[in-house]
Amino acid sequence: MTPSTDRNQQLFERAQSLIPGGVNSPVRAFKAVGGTPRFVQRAQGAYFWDANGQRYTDYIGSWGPMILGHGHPAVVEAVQKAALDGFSFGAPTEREVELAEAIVRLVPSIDMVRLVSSGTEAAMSAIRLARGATGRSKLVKFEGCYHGHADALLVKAGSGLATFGNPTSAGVPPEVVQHTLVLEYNNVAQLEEAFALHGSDIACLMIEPICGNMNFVRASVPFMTRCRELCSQHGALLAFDEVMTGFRVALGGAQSVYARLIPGFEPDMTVMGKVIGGGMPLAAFGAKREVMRQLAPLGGVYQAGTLSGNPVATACGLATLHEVSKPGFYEALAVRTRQLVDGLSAAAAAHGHTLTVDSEGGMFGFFLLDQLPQNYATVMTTSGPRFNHFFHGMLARGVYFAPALYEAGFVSAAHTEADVAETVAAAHEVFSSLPG
Ligand code: KE4
Repeated sequence: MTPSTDRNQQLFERAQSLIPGGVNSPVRAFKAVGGTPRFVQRAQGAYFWDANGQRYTDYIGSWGPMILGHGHPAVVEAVQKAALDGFSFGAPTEREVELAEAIVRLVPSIDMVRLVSSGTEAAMSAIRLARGATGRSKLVKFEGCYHGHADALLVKAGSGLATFGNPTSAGVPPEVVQHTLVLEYNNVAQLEEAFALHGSDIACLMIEPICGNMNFVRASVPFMTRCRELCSQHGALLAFDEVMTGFRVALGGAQSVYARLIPGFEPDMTVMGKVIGGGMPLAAFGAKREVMRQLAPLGGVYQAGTLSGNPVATACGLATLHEVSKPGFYEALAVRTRQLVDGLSAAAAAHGHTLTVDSEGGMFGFFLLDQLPQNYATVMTTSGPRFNHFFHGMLARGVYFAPALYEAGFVSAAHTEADVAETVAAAHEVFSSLPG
């Protein structure tokens, strides 16, 4: 076979002989859409350039963190300065205190917070804390929600509400997921039945309030209301996984959106990541003081991390939070994001197709479906070939959407009206040739 002149392909071939699937996280391998992943050489603002020097308008932004766009000068400067003072100490630093203060100030439901290095670590630790704080073992999650790859979370629905989950991954023994109940997102009847059956054993219910891991599906107000009521009624903790939505859909995250829709609403625990690290390995989980005090070294729930609160990562996160806290940041971001999705929907309609869209702040989703889906099963009725045709058509025109129909999209403050107009023009071309 003649060697490819495409440097992405050359790199992908080299990578596959050394790294499983040639990637360090599965979704990057383009398995769902086919084709060759783009190896990023560098990124700036709303764009990145691949190994061939081809420019792409980036609507993934590292799956959410790059809300300011790539290479924001204030963030780069903060990271460079922090790096000169040392990379890691394994000892407390002032910036960890400053970041904790910022998170507690911006997320009123949190009294205390623990910093970690990934969303998986934050969600896994939050579940252990909920189990330790309640003395219970059971966990409720929802199909389509992803909370990282801890064993207890790699689970699909059991055969019925009386039975607990089955592993979705090799290497996870059935007994590890026996305490995990997987319900249908937005299904109030199932939720009621699950709590009627198991309520006194449930340590926590973990949910993505706007689910970006099935593209973009909102929890309905009645459903979220019942999640809150049933957790309170049965003494279970309501844990919001805001790794993706935190500081992305609003300064106060998705919980601030629901607090406007449901008077007095707040979760008991919050898991965060992505934006709070500004693109560097940093995540967190927080709750009220009486829960967080159960954590080592104060309480009996163990949790630790060599690089937790890393001094360079906290500098990156703090500089990012400083920028997003500026007046009007989210209003402007929401306008740009809405311009994009409305433009895509109009482009589809102009060529006889239906694209349903939704967005909140700087996060968006679109579906080649007649209605916005309310659960995972409906999302997955999307035609894979039609999505893949659209994805590759846009990619060929220098527009980088998520390489899977069940992933969300992200707009940064660096995306301009001209960028959006260019993306919509490309969409007109692609929809003109999209099969019915
Ligand atoms: P990480 O361990 O990947 O930092 O975070 C796990 C996680 C937890 N909770 C939510 C709501 C998440 O979206 C994630 C990770 N999101 C995926 C995108 N769907 C990251 C991309 C990837 O897996 O490579």
